[in-house]
Amino acid sequence: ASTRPKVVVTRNLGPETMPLLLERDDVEVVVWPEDTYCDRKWLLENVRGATGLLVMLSDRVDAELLEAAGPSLKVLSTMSVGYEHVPLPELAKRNIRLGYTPDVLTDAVADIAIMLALMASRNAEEVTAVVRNGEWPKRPWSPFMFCGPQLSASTVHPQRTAGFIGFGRIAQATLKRLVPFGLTTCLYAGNPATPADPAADAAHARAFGLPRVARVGLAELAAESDVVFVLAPGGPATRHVVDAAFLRRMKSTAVLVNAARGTLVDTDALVRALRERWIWGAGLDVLEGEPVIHADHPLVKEPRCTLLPHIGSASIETRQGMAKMAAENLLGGVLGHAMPAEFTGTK
Ligand code: 8YV
Repeated sequence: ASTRPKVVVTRNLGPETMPLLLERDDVEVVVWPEDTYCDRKWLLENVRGATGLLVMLSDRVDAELLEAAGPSLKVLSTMSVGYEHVPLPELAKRNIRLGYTPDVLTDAVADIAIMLALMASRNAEEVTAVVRNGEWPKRPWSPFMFCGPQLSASTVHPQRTAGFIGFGRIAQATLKRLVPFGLTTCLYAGNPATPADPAADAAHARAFGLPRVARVGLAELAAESDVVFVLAPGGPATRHVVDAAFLRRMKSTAVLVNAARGTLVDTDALVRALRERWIWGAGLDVLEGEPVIHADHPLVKEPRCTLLPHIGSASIETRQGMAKMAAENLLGGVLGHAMPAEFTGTK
């Protein structure tokens, strides 16, 4: 039997990263051999006696899996910045270190948030369908056809306000991209557990070169924003923060962007908000119930909704960076070294 520590990896991490693991002679690497979701039964069997386990957001990590691994398990590495699929108390109980992939994906997700804001406000779904369906030549042109609200400031609307639910790394990278659009105000709803800090808000305003950055309540944020970005962690604490009451308070010309987790938005309320035109449109990279979204889901056919299959971090560069970071976290933990990104708190 091998005396090398065993690591189990639930997905092929690609030709740039796999050699980092496979070409080592100080670890034994077991990789889920298919290009599909890792089979639970396979995982329960193969994880036995492992020192390290590298998982995806879609893999369920629970007490049963940790029990199956046994006391040899020292490190869990997830190829995601989100960790709601990981039972933190169970890990703490067993002294298992957790690695994740913050920072490396911040810019890619912020890019997608801006793309969704532009697509939602300028009616991307509706107008590309016109071209795809051969309708364009049949539409007599008129000055206001296809028009939607402008995300950037204009002579007509020199004031533009963006609202952020969650104001962490990804939200701030999104804000940075909006500044050259002529944004005038940034409102954000922070973690209710941390107190408001006007001095920090003033420092943010200076740092971003904005007239105003302010932490406000959800009601004010909904009512004042021209675009609302949902960029907070998932989990029970943030479930349905965007509900019917929130959506009803939004401007009818405002758009909602969610590039965080589907659970933060009440889907039924959003369907009503779009159909009844409480808001202008929505741009979603995530949806409750994903990836099991059927073609007859009300938002799939909704012309004022752009729906993406959770591709926020899916640039080639970022996914390679995440894979490498996840592999290095795994190795660092298994060999008792520092991990490039070890999760140590609640941030
Ligand atoms: C996905 C994400 O995990 O990192 C996260 O938390 O939501 C995304 O990057 C992606 O599917 C990579 O695993």
